[in-house]
Amino acid sequence: MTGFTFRRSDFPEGFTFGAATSSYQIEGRGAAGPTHWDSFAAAPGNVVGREDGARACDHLNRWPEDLDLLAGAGLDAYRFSTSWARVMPDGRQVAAAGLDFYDKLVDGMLARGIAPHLTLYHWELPAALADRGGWANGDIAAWFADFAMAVAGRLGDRLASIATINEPWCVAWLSHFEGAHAPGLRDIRATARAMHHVLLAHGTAVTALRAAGHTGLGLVTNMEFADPADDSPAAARAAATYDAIYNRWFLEGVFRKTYPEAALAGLGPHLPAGWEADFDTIAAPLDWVGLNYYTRKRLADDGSGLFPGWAERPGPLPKTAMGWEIYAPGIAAFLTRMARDYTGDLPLYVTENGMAGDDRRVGQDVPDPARIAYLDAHLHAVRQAMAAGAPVKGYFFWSLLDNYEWAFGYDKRFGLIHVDFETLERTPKHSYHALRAALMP
Ligand code: IFM
Repeated sequence: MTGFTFRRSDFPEGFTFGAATSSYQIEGRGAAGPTHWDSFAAAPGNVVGREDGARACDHLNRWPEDLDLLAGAGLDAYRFSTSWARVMPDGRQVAAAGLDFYDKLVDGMLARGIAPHLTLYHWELPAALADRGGWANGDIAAWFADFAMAVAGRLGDRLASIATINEPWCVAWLSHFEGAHAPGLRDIRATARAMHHVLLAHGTAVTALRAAGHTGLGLVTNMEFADPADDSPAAARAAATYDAIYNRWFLEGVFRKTYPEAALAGLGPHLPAGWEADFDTIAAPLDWVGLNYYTRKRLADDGSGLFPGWAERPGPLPKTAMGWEIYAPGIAAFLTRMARDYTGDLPLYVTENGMAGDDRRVGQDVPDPARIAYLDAHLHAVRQAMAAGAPVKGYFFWSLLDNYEWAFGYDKRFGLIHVDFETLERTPKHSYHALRAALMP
């Protein structure tokens, strides 16, 4: 596919189109303190090629070019994140130089007419806090609120929105149960605590930010459509457990002050004492909620009789370079479900959506027809959800740039803009040009 089938005018007046990135994936280390991603990446077997974010896209120095490119695509908004370890190298004491960088970045957005949408935490926990147990330690709620207040105190007068935490499922389950992300644990007690503390930290920060007069506060959740792999009741149960842990736990905590039974069946015994008493904090009112959506999974019973009891099965649909099935109806289903079951009239944003492709530069060209088709189908599905009543106010492409894809290193390219990781040269892909044609008047 060479062009999008939608135009900006197909969306309501004021609908936000943006692109998203995150600090560790693009900035480069500079004067930031060490993080648990640096040490996780340094141990063999965790990250392809043992690559880390030491240089990444060097956004730290090349941000003016990156913001020019973002504005050049006709985008309205930039979803960026702050590195806790840049702002507080030891996790607790503010380093003015770290905040100076984000201060300049925000001013750079405003100078170009780009609305700054901040995510406070996108995964690079300061190593000093990881040493103290990280997300498994309940003290992280207060540490995180201090970090949030330091950032918002400096930038909050110019932000369009503030999200607390990106993808709590990845922070907690993927990193403490599956061991696929830093800190690389496979421990159910640490998992249960992280699943709870990530929400407690979110709610504690929201409460502090709100008390200080900040607005536009939200949470960014990721969801994967969970389909049973066959018609058996066992597969239905496996998919329901997956759904409970991945898609329901976090919104149910925030909007219903409870956790799903199917998840509590395994995690309940390992939660910290008195966890129910934290729900008043966890459920601090929000101004919006974000959905990050990429794919669906097909689940079968793993036959173990043990929690969580699922096994992933390959699906029949076309896949991205991540091996993820392309399933656009899932994004519409989640937006509808979020509004119906949890968020009501609260504004919803698609805070991430996109795909990794095997994108290669041919001269100054980077053809990526599969990405254009993927994005087109998902934006079409978003419009369907909106037509069915979901109050979706904006959509952010993941990602502005090719970047550090965590355990996959620099192997997987999600960007609208190609980055040559030798020279750091940026080359807009065909999807970038198609977007510009769709968005510019
Ligand atoms: O690159 C990640 C991002 O950091 C969080 N959401 C999913 C993306 C693609 O895997």
